[in-house]
Amino acid sequence: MDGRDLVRSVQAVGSAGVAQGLRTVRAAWRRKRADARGLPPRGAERARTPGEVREAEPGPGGGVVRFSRSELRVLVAVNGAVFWGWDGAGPEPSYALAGRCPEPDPRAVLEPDKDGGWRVVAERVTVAVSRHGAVEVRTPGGVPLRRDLPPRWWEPVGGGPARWMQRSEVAADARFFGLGGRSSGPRLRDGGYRLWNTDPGRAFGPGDDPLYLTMPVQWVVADAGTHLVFHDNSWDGTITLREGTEGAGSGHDRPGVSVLRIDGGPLRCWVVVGTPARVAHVWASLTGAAALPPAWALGHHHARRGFGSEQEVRRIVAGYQEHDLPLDAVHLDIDHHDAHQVFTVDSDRFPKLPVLAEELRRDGIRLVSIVGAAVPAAPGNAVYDAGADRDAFVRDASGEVVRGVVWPGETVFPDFTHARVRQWWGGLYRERLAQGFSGFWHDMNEPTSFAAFGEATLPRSARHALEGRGGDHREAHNVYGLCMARAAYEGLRELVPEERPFVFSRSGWAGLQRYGGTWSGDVATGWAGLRASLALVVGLGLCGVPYSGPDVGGYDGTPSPELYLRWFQLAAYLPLFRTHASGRAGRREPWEFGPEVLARARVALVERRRLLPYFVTLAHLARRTGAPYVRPVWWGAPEDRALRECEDAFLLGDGLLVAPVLAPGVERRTVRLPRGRWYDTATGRAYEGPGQVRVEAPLERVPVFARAGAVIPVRGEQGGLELEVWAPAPGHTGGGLVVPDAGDGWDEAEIERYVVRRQGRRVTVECERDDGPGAPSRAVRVRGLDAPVAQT
Ligand code: MIG
Repeated sequence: MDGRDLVRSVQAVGSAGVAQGLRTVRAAWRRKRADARGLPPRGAERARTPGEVREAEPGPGGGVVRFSRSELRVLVAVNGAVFWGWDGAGPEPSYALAGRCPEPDPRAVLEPDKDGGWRVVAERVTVAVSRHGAVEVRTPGGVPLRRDLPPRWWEPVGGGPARWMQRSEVAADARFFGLGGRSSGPRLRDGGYRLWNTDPGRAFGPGDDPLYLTMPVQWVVADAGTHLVFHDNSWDGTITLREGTEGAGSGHDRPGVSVLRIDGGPLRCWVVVGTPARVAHVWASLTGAAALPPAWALGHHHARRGFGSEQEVRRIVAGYQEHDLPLDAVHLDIDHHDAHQVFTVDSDRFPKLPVLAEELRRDGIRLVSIVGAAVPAAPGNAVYDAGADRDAFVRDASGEVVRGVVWPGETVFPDFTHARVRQWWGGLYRERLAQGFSGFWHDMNEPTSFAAFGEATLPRSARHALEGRGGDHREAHNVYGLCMARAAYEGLRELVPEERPFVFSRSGWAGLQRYGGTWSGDVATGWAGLRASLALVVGLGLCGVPYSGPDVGGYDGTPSPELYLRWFQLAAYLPLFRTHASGRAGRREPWEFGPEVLARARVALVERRRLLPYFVTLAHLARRTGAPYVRPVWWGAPEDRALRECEDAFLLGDGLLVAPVLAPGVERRTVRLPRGRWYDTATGRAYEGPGQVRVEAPLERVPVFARAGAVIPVRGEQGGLELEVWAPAPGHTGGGLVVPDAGDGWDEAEIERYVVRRQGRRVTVECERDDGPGAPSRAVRVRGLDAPVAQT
């Protein structure tokens, strides 16, 4: 038991009593015993490398290259994505892929390369396979983007899954991003990043790793180009990153290195090359379009553990109304359940939840329910009984149902990797809908099971259906939350076919966006936690999950008024804008921090509401193009090295650059601007990028810049959609896409395309229609025309 485990078990004792503490001790022993019996001991192993090339067999989009001890399948798909897999691994089956593997590019052919190697030349990329099995991906101009060295396997002599290792080299100037939700990003520093979804068991800060939502998706951004690499394998592993160093013209560059070690499963990989926008687009076409949240989910949410009663919920909502603060959703945490049991309501404290929900809905406020993954192991509990009847719960290798411990006490865990179980679970949301809930917040689905020692999850030997293939928790763990999200999403589509589901989930994996979004989990209250919140949102967006956000104020403590305010101001520009905290932490209502914070929080809330049409547009674009709402500042200019280093600002769509305040006592800050003209939206001053500017960041607001030529859809005073157009710089044009909200159903919204031109002091805006360009049918407000231009 290490210090952390001790803290964990003591916390469990403190919060849920001595009995719960004892349960966590017993559960930890059970887990240990199950694995001792259910997993083969790690015995002697035999190491293997591919050996020398023997022959190659061309096939559609590439082919198979045979080596003396293995074979490599290479394929370039029509969308330009490269796939390669060793030892017969193909793209399927995969939890990440949205549908079937994309078609091979018929023009891409396998041909002999120099030195006995083979290569596939495609329009956007060249893949070269060396005589010993190194795979190099190059730009069409022949510049190498990555070189994956021949892998090495360790195979148990007595049979069983082989673990493997692969070392890859990238350019000396390359920077790494992604790997799911990482607290220390967005730029991933040198070090090890584990691939195993983990509840840290306490509030986390930068450097705590891994967290709830990991995925083997890396972005590599270098002068030579940008690429994404995805190792489609859900087993436990570690990626070790080391940035390269340049020899300052001496020719002695040290490449960047990424080493992947993984405990089993297929050695296969996708590589996508191109501009960031293209990489994101292809990644979304592989793993699926992001679910479109309803517009209300792009507003402001208020949550806190411990809303003890309906009266308390009413008090909070009334507070928002009295203080004239926009509010769109209230979340009920596990304390609204009967004894913390999923799909139940404590009828003493919440006797008329459907009535409350209806009243709130009339005021434009939705209720969102937490849904935990664990089911109380209690005969008589309806969910338990139904699940037991259906054999829905995870069993161990000896056939016993696995018992863990979560808030309600001893629990069992649905096997979401089974279509039949997902179908059943999806139907359970009927009860939630009847209580009046409109959205669902998945928790504890790493999955987490409290343990006094060892890992706080299921035994690795626990059995899972894995869509009929059968396997154990070593393979299923990382996709457990993904499959739970799928169950909810598909269930809700059946239960309420006319509305788009709103689901967000603490854990997940590549492809989670098909079913919903995520949030930060229990980010620690403190300035470091604030920085980690932004890192998570940026990293997750790059990995294809565009909708997320932090607990404003941090989960576990009482933020200073300044910290609360700065967190609030940051989150006002993130997709999920939610205040949340543990029951032990202080209140999170904006009026709890004094009149000045209240006034400034109101400004942030009102601005968020004004920008709602922009968020709706970004949600649609994320779904159609794969580009996340929140993007690193290098998005449009990955070749700008200074931008790759910038971690304290982000792009919100194409039009805005947000520079939050992430440290105390700051009232001015520097901001690195990409090329082109940018307007400080508060002062109206214009700056010419690329370069660094120093701007005011008073407590009233955080700096936000608008790109010259941008068209930002905003909510006008009367509630209608208006266009805020930022004047292009002289001699330049601009424009943008606007997607109006088409309601909470499935109607396809019509995209509006605008072109902005400037002639001298005149700015014109045209809407492109099928019958030619015309005047916009929306009110237009041009800004920035008289801006004084400052040099950067
Ligand atoms: O063990 O439901 O991250 O948002 O308030 C903690 C109680 C369980 C963890 C979630 C947090 C939520 C809390 N949950």
